[in-house]
Amino acid sequence: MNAAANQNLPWARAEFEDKLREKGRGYHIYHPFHVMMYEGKLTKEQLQSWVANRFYYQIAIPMKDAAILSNCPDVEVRKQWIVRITDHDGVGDNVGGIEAWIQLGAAVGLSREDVTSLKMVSPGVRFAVDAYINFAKQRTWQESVCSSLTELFAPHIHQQRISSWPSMYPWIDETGLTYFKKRLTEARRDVEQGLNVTLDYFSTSREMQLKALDILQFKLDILWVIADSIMLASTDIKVEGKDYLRQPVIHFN
Ligand code: AHQ
Repeated sequence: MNAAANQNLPWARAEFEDKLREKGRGYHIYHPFHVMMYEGKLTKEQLQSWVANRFYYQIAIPMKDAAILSNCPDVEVRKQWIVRITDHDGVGDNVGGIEAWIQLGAAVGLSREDVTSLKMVSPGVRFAVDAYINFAKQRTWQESVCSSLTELFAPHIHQQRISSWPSMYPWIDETGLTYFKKRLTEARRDVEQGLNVTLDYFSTSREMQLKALDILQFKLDILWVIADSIMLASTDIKVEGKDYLRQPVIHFN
């Protein structure tokens, strides 16, 4: 078969999965803010800003997943996907991820109100997270499932925090790591389903496979912009020796 014809055939399943995993090169673990975090170079204020800003992403996850469920007519898919909501909201006596994140806030010196009031959330983080929720509301459930595949790379970044924070940030109480330990297993379980849905649904043509790669890039960009916004909001800016005060975050809701 000539090369041109081959260009239009879909990749084999294993090759398509490799292409999805190759996108990991753009994962936010390589963002300077997360590299500085891993290297122990963040100040207490920068870590507090990261926790407070990322809370807006954490409380968005159940709403994003509920949007996916609302678009999905497949009972078997919904029965598996719904655990993502209870993992974050909690169920019965089980503390959910949102409460665990508030505990992370306390471990880095933030009050419950500092975190839950969202007063420290920067405009860029709000816009990026809202874009993710709106994507899940407006696109097909399969496209939204595909966008969750950044979690292919998440166990690595959770493990990094679990391994490095105790030595790099000894002032942070170990209870603050509960969320990351929880996600290690949850992310591995979740991404199994997400990957199978994506490999099945987008393998009908090369064009669809390329669309899946673009959707994953969209979500990688969301995580990257969240880190950009937090870095800008939590770093003193000096231009030619002159201090520029960070934009105060004022919200009226
Ligand atoms: O804590 C995270 C989480 O619950 C999720 C759900 C998933 C999704 O549905 O998009 N993505 C995700 C992520 C979480 N934590 C991020 C981090 O760096 O702590 C990573 C992020 C992801 O990789 O998408």
